[in-house]
Amino acid sequence: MRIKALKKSCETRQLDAYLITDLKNIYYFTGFLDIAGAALRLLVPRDGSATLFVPPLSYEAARATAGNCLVEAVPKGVKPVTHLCRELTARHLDVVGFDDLPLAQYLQLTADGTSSSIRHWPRLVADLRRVKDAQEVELMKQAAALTDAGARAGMEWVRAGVREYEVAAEIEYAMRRRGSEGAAFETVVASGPRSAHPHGVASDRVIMRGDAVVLDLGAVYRGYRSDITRTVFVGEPSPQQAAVLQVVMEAHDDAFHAMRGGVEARVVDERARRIFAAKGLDQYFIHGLGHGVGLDIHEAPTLSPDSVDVLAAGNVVTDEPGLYLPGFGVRIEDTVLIHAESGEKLTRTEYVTG
Ligand SMILES: [Mn+2]
Repeated sequence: MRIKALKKSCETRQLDAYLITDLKNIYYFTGFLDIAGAALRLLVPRDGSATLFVPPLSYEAARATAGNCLVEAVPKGVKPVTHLCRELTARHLDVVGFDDLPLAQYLQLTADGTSSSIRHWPRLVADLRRVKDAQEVELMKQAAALTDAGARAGMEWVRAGVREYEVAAEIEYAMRRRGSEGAAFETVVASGPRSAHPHGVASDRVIMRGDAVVLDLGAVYRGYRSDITRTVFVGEPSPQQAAVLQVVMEAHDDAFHAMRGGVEARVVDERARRIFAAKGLDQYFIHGLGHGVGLDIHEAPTLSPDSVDVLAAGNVVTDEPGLYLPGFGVRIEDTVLIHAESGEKLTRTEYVTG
């Protein structure tokens, strides 16, 4: 089905073929995940079978797991890009779109290597990937459940005297031992003044009483990622901390309730921004509301003031408003599946401990 959809996109854009080198895109179309990061190329002609070209070492593994395509080993001693040039010429593929190529290979392909004209059109695949099918939704639910386990572990481990990296280790261990393939991105544990930075990965800082602690983490299940953020306070929060948490939760909920198919992504972002503006705090909301999630932790669509994306059923996006004040920050994030009439939270950890 996915290959068929790609061929249809090729037809619309009058491409003879599409060339895929991004390993996640290859996994998306064939189910073959090469953790060794081998140089793989999936060539999808508009007419005819897709072919996955693999180095000899990956041949048996690819034959065993890659679906929807033929598998061919690049002959020993032949550079993959040289081989590709020959294939494009031999198959008379004149206009070829591609997702990604190292610069050196691009130059070789465009210089004297082939008669084909090649065009960088990454959106062809990105547009397919942003709408998750039923099988993908199932995997993303699993990833979200593992992510919830990590978030709960993190919230339990935050206390005075513990270092940030210890909390990060407990988060990742909790996810890993339940079946996560790793961290979806570098785990954020940002305490005290560090919580005022949106991307404070865990440091050796000792967490202290009175700290705000931002935990931003995600699990991976069969390649699919999930994303959650919770902010906890060590001890009783100050009135200012409690008030900021309250308004961030309000912005998060308001944006969530605006999420559905057909809504402009910037309008959803605007909902959160308005809540902050009403309290005179919008200058402290220094990033977009969210982003698409799937095989990549950041993918289409984007939820921000200048986004031109429109949400559609099957999108999976984050809802992550935050306020970064002098001294401390608060962010709350969930991963949300978009339906025609509503959003559905895939991550479900309670906002606060206790
Ligand atoms: Mn995120």
